[in-house]
Amino acid sequence: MRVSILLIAILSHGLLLAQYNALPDWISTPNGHYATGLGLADINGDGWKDIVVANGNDMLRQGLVVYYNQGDGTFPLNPDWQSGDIDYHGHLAYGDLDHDGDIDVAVSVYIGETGFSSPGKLKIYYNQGNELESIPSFQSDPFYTFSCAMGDADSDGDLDIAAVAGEPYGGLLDYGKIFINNNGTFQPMADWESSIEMGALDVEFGDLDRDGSMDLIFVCEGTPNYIYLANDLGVVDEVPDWESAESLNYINSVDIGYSGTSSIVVMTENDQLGGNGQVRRYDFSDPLPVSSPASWYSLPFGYGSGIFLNDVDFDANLDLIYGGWWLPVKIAMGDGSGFELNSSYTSSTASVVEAIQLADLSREDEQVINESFTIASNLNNTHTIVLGKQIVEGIEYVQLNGIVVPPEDYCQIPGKCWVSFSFPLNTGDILTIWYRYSGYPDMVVTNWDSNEGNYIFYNQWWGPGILEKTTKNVNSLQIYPNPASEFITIDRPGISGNNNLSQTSDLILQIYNSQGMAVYSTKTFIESDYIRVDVSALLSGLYLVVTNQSGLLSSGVLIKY
Ligand SMILES: [Ca+2]
Ligand SMILES: [Ca+2]
Ligand SMILES: [Ca+2]
Ligand SMILES: [Ca+2]
Repeated sequence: MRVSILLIAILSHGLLLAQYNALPDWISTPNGHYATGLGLADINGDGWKDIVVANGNDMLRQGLVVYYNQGDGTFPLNPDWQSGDIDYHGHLAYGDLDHDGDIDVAVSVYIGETGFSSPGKLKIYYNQGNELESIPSFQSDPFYTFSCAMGDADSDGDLDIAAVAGEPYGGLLDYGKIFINNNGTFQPMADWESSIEMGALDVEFGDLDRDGSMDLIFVCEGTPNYIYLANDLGVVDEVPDWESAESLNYINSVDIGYSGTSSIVVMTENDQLGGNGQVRRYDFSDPLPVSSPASWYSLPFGYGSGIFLNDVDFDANLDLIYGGWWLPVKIAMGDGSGFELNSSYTSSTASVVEAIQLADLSREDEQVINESFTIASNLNNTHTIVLGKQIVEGIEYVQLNGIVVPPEDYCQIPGKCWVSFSFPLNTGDILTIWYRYSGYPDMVVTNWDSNEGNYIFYNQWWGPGILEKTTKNVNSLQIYPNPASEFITIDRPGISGNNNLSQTSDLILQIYNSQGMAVYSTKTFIESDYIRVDVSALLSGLYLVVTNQSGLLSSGVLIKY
């Protein structure tokens, strides 16, 4: 039986490759856009996630645009909405800054109106209920900034904004910044600045030392990467608590994931200006070292750009999704300590990837799940909870010791896996969080190429949650003979299992090869308690047989000779 479980693991691993086609299923009309920042969030309040794209980069002053979800996961080829102002837009962040129930958007403006000779700024487009305001009502004092992130820096339950500062192409370093939320409003001057200047190109919030407070990592070109930890009073250190040990550092994209009591940070290096052009992984737990090198490096591949973590194959190890300039999107399976050096999935595209994000745009596989946390004594007085799924589509509701917590007492961001509370959580508190989760998110990519649109790779997996259910399912198919060369006979689950002869609904049977491709598919309506399948046409090898009868899933390994 151990052999069978291993084979299922191998074949399930192959199945994930079937999740995304090699070519995008949707490519927006390019419109000359230098697409950069990306957000997947419901902007117009119809419950369906929209696509927000910030255009311009360092090439042209262009608009912020929104493609509205058409209520089924499909999108028009041209944006439905465009901002009334234009700028050299870099990356963006989104979340409900003013706790009024709609998603607001912050955008980094990299350089000023005259180009590289003048600094950009941070802008906020507040949501007016069903669309973003045309002109951003918040604009910061000028500074060069390519990326920003939202998170609860001061542990008061509302979203603050961190921004990178500097223009590393020109060797211009600057202090990292946090703009603190004050009842939904912000001051033009940053409330927090790092003690040192950095060449930062990306920033992300997360509980990096897993002590229940929200920390910050800046990734940089020409300087090390830096982490600034927060304490449980919501004060972020201005002096860095950690820096990367590598002598060369040219990083442009970062993402954070979690495993047990550790955090996982992945980042892409782009060797246009220097460095080795590898993806790196750092692992952190409490306490952080003062300095450390990466725990894992990809093979050198050049102009890395765009990174995202998700557990694609449901083995509880985060997998690595990344891109590059004039390069494909790749998915490298994780084993808990590193990732495949030869990725399982490689798109047949070669675009200038700026950002990659995943969300279940069509909501086909969305389900509401809940997790309960009992606050341990070593986490007394903390504010930040990390959920078990890497991509949280949205929070439904939260209970503390059996009482519903009002949404204004916590903040979160669709797509992120943390929740930050305005009040401290104390030892013994029992917190239960209901949230929407999808095992089969779609993948969206922004492309800087002005003659190439943005991409959606829709998740191709059929049926809600089938792979996860299959790999966790206790129903195993009885297949005989096995190995087989001509025909196989499969006992029909639900009939042979419980002898319930009234169960006569359609049964879908599919056979997958080790590349995850369906090589046989049939839908039958039979009342007999077994199915006979002609497998003589299959090549020799390992296959996974999956049946679905009224949502009852079963699987078994077939060896064909
Ligand atoms: Ca929408
Ligand atoms: Ca709002
Ligand atoms: Ca806050
Ligand atoms: Ca922390």
